[in-house]
Amino acid sequence: EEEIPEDHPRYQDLLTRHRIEQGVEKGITHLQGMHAEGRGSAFDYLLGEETIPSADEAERAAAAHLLLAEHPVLSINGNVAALVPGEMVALAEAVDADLEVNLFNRTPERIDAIADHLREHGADDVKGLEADARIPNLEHKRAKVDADGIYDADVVLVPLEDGDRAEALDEMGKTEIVIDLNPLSRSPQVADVPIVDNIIRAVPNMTEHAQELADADESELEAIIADFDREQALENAEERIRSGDL
Ligand code: PTJ
Repeated sequence: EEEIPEDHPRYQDLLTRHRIEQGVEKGITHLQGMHAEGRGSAFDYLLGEETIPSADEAERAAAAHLLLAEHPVLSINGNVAALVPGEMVALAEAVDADLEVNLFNRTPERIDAIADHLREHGADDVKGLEADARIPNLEHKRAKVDADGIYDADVVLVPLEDGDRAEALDEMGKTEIVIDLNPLSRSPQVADVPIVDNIIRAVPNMTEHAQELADADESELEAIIADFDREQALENAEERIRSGDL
């Protein structure tokens, strides 16, 4: 990461790409993760590589959901682990959530590598290794979750999620928070809180909102959630992308 000069106009994008490459080299990120990153990067370029106001509102609503939850769980895949490991640990601490490794292309080696990587970044408990429960209506391998993790959760954060799994989790009745730079993708379309923002900006901002709301009473958190309009958030993001109006 030292090789990229910080004053480069596309510093954040280059840094992100570099982290994904390193993730692949370390056995954390799947090769498909590089394609996912390329797609994300194109959408981020069109968004102006900044957190648009409707995304900030979504991040605040997401923080409120996580704080109100009985059992919030943050799902980690190979891209998330490569891009924001320490930031996910910090968010989990701020909202008292579990971290669970949950992979689309599941292998025991990658599960272990990601769990180790998260522990190196300060996580003490990492779920997803037992995989003793299944998400209904999903192909066997992709349905594996922990019984005392995602299966039991009332609120789940699923960043960069595949559409089928987002739908299946939604059908389980969970409150779903999705981070995805493509507002037209199925995962944000089914999410209770779609966050159209780069995960490297979204996660630290959610943590900031959560810290600021730490002492808020339930009614204040509920009001933030009630004020959030998911359709409007998706529309605003799409409009921004289509207008090219930076
Ligand atoms: O590690 P695994 O095995 O669980 O696999 C993870 C990937 C991401 C490879 C897998 O879930 C996948 O193929 O996902 P998709 O269907 O490519 O969806 C990824 C979505 O994330 C796309 O809509 C991208 O636009 C979006 N995306 C990519 N990078 C970012 C992003 N959204 C926010 N921040 C990013 N940095």
